[in-house]
Amino acid sequence: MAKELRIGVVCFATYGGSGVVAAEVGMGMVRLFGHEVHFIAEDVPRRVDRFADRVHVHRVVTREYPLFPHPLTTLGLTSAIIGVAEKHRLDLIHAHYAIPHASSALDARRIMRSSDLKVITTLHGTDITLVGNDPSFAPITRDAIEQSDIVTAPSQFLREATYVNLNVPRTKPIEVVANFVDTDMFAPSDHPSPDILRMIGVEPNRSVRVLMHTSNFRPLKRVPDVVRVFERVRREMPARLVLIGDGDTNEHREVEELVDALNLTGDVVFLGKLASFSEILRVADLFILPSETESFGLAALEAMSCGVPVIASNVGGLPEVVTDGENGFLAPVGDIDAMARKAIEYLSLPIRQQAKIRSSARRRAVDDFRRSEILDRYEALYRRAIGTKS
Ligand code: GMT
Repeated sequence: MAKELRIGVVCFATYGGSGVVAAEVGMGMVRLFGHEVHFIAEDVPRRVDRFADRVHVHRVVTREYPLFPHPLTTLGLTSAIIGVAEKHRLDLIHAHYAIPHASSALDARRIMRSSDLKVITTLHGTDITLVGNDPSFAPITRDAIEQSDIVTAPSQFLREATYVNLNVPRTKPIEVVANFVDTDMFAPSDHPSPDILRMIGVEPNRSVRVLMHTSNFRPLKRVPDVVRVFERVRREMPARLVLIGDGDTNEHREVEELVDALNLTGDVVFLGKLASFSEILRVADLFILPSETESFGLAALEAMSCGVPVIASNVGGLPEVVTDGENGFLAPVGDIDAMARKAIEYLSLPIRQQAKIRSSARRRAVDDFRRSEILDRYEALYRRAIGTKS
């Protein structure tokens, strides 16, 4: 019988995609393979069932002290990893995001003087494209990548960016393991929930088109572009914009001000942070993701899995998920005219042609980003790292 593994998962517990992927991979290891998983994070990561058998959540606590100008959370994390790895005799750590997670896991291993603890690092995006390559972090990010036993990235784009931006030698393998989606949870529905429609102020027999966007409202998500695209669509047809999530307070305020300035107040619904939003996503006609950069765009894949076509910027890993004109639409970053034109053209198509694109979007998610296959790949990587066969 295959050896059951004891796996530590280090991740952000915030609303970002990397925490979602970490939670889904960890829970998948428990449910599909019967492994024991220890999440090590500042809070309970979203989509982790902390009461499930063989699932443990260890909250990182960092002691504050008047001499420290800021809490030393990275050191607190390293100590937490050591504590959990020693107590539970972990076989491996799967670190999501290079800094501080992978670097802390590697520090923990060095301090433990244990070459048996394997470190698998999944790069996610801004750890390579925005912060990780900042001169204040670059040497640590590069070292974390070079010292990890196995490194993965969710797209060819991010793999290439890692070699180029961080000057990682090409002799260091980086495996592309795409993100995935729970296609049962994120599924289309022919009968949208009347409660949800009521919540977003749309009549059940609607002629109003629903545009949607979910993100953590960081500037790189370009949420004001979403509003501007929507404003042009609304000039042509009755429409409503649903914005899910928040995060950056300034960005949120700027978006609210723009909505007011464009006289859209009655047509834009801010739903804030939601623990679960698949039911809402499936009532959308179109999803807008105009990001400055995106290593993969998990939010786009979740929308597509609900049969909702995406208009996205033509950057990063997004073209590896969305195929322009087939299952969604791509336009250059900041090209609001092109995005609005594509949105209006699509929403003006006869229902049957829209349905074709909707089902292509769903098919892409189901055929190419299947959860079970991707979990198999991660499990095989774990086994390769620790040198056992399944
Ligand atoms: O790198 C980030 O910005 C954080 C991360 C997150 O936690 O949301 O997002 C990245 O990882 C996701 C999951 O792999 C990807 O779907 C997102 O495209 C990616 N974000 C960026 O590259 C901006």
